[in-house]
Amino acid sequence: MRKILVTGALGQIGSELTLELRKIYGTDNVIASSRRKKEEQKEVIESGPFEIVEVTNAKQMAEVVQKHKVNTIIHLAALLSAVGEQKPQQAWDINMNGLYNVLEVAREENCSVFTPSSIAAFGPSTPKDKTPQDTIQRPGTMYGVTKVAGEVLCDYYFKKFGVDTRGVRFPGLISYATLPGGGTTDYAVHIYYDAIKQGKYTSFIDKGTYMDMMYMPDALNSIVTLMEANPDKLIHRNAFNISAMSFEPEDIAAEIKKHIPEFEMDYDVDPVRQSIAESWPNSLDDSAAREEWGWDPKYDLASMTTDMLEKLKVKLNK
Ligand code: AKB
Repeated sequence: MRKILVTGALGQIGSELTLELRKIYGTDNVIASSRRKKEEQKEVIESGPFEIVEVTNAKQMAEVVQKHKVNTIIHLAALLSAVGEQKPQQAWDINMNGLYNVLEVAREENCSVFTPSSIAAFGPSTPKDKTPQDTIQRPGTMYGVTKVAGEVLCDYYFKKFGVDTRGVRFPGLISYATLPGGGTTDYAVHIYYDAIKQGKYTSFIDKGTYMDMMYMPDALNSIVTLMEANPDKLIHRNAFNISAMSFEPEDIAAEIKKHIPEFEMDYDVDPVRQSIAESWPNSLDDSAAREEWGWDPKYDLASMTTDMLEKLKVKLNK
């Protein structure tokens, strides 16, 4: 039976993943953790075990793993791309030292580890369209540097110590439950909130900038499916390209207009996030994930937009 510790459990992915894992593996078998409690995440904190864990504190993490007899760590705590450019030293500290502590405790306590990489692990010299699984990785952001280093470190812990490490390169993730914090792809979440609240949105990403994206239910499913996949079939353990759709701001605006005809969008491009977006792929080739563990996303831009707008209207009382 899995006993799972989720780090970053109150963040955009963690808050939904924790509740989903509790449904699958049982409430008491999923320990949510975060560096601090957040009032708005009461459900995650109160629906099962919760621990304060600062991922840079190795001792604290080891104590929690031992206390709950954890055998699987889903390590989500990280700073994202845009905030990582504002605080590069802190991004290195949290993303790299946090992952190192997770891998060390996993080695000592015999745990499996899932940790996400990102499209940010690619850079301007990477082929932009249908970006291959194995290709040039020279990212231009601190977040991207920590993601490439993390992929390689996870490979090392598997080969050297036999730690069962697994991971995917997530694209931008879109969800209605918890807002993302400090990413470049966040515009594709904010646009839905503003469309419902104000009927208009000012995009900080420019027209014509394509990035890979995914709806949260597919992202959650990718984590569970990869963790349960037959290890004999996994060639690329730690950094599977996965994607569900690729679009630019005009595409998502056009899709929203089908539901809210008066919706309007204009642009006030943020040069930092725009240059990050331009350094990332337009679209990933995710055939390795499809072949090695059956990756098969369910949502495209149209079905995601229908669901997002429906759920957000309820959430925002509109
Ligand atoms: C970000 O924009 O930083 C993240 C990511 C693509 O990893 N959403």
